[in-house]
Amino acid sequence: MDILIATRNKGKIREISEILDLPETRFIGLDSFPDCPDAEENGRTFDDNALIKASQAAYYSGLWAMADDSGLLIDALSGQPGILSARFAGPDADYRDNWMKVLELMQGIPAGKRTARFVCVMCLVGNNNRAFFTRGEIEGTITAEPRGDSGFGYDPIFIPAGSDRTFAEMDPAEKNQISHRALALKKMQHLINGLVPSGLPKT
Ligand code: ITT
Repeated sequence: MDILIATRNKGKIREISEILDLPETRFIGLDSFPDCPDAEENGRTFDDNALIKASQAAYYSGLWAMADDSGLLIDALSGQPGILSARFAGPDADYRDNWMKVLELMQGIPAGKRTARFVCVMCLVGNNNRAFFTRGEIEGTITAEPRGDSGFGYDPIFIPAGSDRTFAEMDPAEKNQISHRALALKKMQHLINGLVPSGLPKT
């Protein structure tokens, strides 16, 4: 069967398809539905926005749809950028603009106070419009300079706890073992297996 991943973010689609192991399931991205309008992410929480994205994609396509809403919460910035992570430096900001803004705001903050966490909420909307949520978090710290070219988003400035390398300095497989997205997806996989032990219905 097909599951529509309700995003045009290629970094997310790549990670989700590498991590989830659902036999006979094909993951397709919103790029296969060019006319599907972009969901308005006007919720107040990651859960709100994940539900908005997944339910709009399921409604539009008639498929089961899964959305990821995620972001970086930095203690010294009172939890910013949080749910605004994708557009922290403005509506047209790219990844570099966003992490540059974080590094600027954090200039002079000492190493011990640079704690942060990535959060990921996955929402799966199936037939009957039932919605299922899972959540993953990973603690870490923010570097003073960007390091590495792998991954996407804030990966060059985030060092997961227990490592001395940023996510962007890791192989994708290594990030995919421990990331917030991996944790949320492992729970989602468990949930799907329990929900429909014989696999998701064919569509
Ligand atoms: P969709 O809404 O289409 O899913 P998006 O990129 O706009 O794509 P979000 O609204 O969930 O997604 O914003 C998440 C942002 O948080 C994302 O753009 C990155 O900047 C950041 N982010 C999330 N997960 C990340 C990860 O694994 N590594 C680095 N940055 C991440």
